[in-house]
Amino acid sequence: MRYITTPIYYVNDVPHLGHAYTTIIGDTIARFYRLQGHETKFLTGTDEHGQKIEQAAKERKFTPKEYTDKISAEFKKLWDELKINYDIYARTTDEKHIAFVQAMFLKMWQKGDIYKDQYEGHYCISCESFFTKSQLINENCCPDCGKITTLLKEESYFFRLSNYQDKILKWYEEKDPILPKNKKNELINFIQNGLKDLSITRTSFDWGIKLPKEINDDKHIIYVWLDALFIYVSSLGSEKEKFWPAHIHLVGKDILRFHAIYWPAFLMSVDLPLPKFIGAHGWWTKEGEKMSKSKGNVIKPKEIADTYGIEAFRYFLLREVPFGNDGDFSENMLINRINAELSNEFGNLLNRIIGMSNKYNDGKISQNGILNLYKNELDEVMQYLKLAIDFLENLQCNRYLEEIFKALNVANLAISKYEPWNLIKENKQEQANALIGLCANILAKASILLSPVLPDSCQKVAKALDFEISKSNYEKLIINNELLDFMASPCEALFPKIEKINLESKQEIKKEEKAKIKIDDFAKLEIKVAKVIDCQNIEGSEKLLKFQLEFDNKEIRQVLSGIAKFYKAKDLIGKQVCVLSNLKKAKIFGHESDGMILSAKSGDKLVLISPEQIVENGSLIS
Ligand code: ME8
Repeated sequence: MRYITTPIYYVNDVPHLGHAYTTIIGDTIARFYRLQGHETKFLTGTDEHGQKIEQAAKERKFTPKEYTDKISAEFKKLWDELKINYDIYARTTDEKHIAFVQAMFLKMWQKGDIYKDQYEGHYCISCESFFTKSQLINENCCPDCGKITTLLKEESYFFRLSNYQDKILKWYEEKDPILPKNKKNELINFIQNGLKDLSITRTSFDWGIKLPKEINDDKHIIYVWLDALFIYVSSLGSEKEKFWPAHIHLVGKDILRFHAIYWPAFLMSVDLPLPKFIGAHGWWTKEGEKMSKSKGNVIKPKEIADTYGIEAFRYFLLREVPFGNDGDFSENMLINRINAELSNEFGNLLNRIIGMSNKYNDGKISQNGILNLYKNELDEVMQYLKLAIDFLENLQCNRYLEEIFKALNVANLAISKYEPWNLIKENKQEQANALIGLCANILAKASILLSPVLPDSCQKVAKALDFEISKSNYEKLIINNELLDFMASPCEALFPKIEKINLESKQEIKKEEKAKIKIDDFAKLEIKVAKVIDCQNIEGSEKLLKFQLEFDNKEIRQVLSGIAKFYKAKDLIGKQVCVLSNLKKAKIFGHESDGMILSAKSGDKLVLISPEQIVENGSLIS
């Protein structure tokens, strides 16, 4: 039995590359276990309660429920478009989950692991996380995301996390559950600094799960992380006994602490077994910068998949960075990997095999002679493939793919080295046929192992060579090192080479095609009110003014605007302006500009657009 989970994603924003990365790793691992014949469940879903979601809904003038339904559906749609084979799509607003969380809270309470007290400290709404003053950075900012925290002073129920300190450390030592293994030390240090009891209820907003009625305290709602983590168990319903504990919880490094410290403590408190592994991957950046909506550099998975294909996208994400490391997204690297690896080493090998077998043998491919003539090559391939499996068991997807491609390279090199066309000329028919048999067997073995990453392409290989990607062939070809005969038939190129297509230029073309936009297109624009904190002329430019603008949470951004002919810099300080705030960052005249100030042009006149009354900085314009 294997149960694999992704985090359930917050619905405060639409899905981006980072979410797709975790989900694609999870999908790959789940497919790999299914291939091996394990009964497997793969969970993904959405995390829908908490202050952050309540705020996001309010800003967009939806009720929390309307808003969560909408964004949760967008995540689900994306996973369907990316052909993610999930078994459970879990939502924390499901009644079944709500009742389960309340039951678990009651169990902890009855056990004496929960007590009521007063909470005083700092809260980061973005991370939905509590901090003490000494943990904050830059005065009052969150040490994890850098955003400003809120000072909280409210009555709260607490979980006796401190009681579990030693038990968690013992679990790490005995079971070694953290992947990659080097992440364990950071957690041990954190725990050894002392675990404080955790505030697990809030009273200052409504959008969450109420306490169990047995506790009879209507003011409180349950802390969003306690609520969210229990989704992994609640979603199994009647299959809990069968699939729990999870085999792997996949998470980004940002939320390892919640999964490797809070979660095992909660589980121990309610007497449930602990997960086998928690795998924490690194972060994707774009040109070295954290992706964020306000920076306008968010990469949309669907756009990449539409431009380069779902499978090339999956391959790139898994191949490009070692599990646990951060990675930088580059379209050039993606194109290089498609051309050099997927097209040259993989797709092209299939074409060569089909071409040669049809030319010399009407498509028939036999295993005869392989063991006599090419045993060394076969042994080398099997070594790579066995190693690949070990790597994937440890979530090292990049090494997994690397080993499989080494195996494919053995086949490609054998063709160049033995030149079957010359063997035929020299009447060495048997050697030529055995060589084609060798290559077809290598390709079949590699395709079986590649199928969790490239399911559709590997199906095409299987169809073209007439074999099945199945558990029984996994056992025959990979575990027992057997060989097969094949019958080759024509097949379109798996990964045609691509010229550099630029995502941006593609989007430009799309834009031009549409004269009228839909309301959804308008919703892509984020226009906010901001206050001018500072405004200066730019030396050497008659047109440009350089603004420092204040948005919500006191976020300050620099924006350039070509209005120097119409306004004096110092007259604008203190005014509120309207800004297109999710525009891609640009450099203008050597100065960074992060947004666009809106103005209206009438003949030769130009006027800034301002709200009719003073509103909070960062207010959304819709
Ligand atoms: O944390 N690079 O949800 P979330 C790589 N609801 N992965 C990234 C990423 C990036 N730039 N950005 C996000 C939550 N991720 C909670 C989880 S689980 C019980 C509750 C991925 O929407 C990564 O997996 O903030 C990260 O852990 C997750 O998205 C956070 O998603």
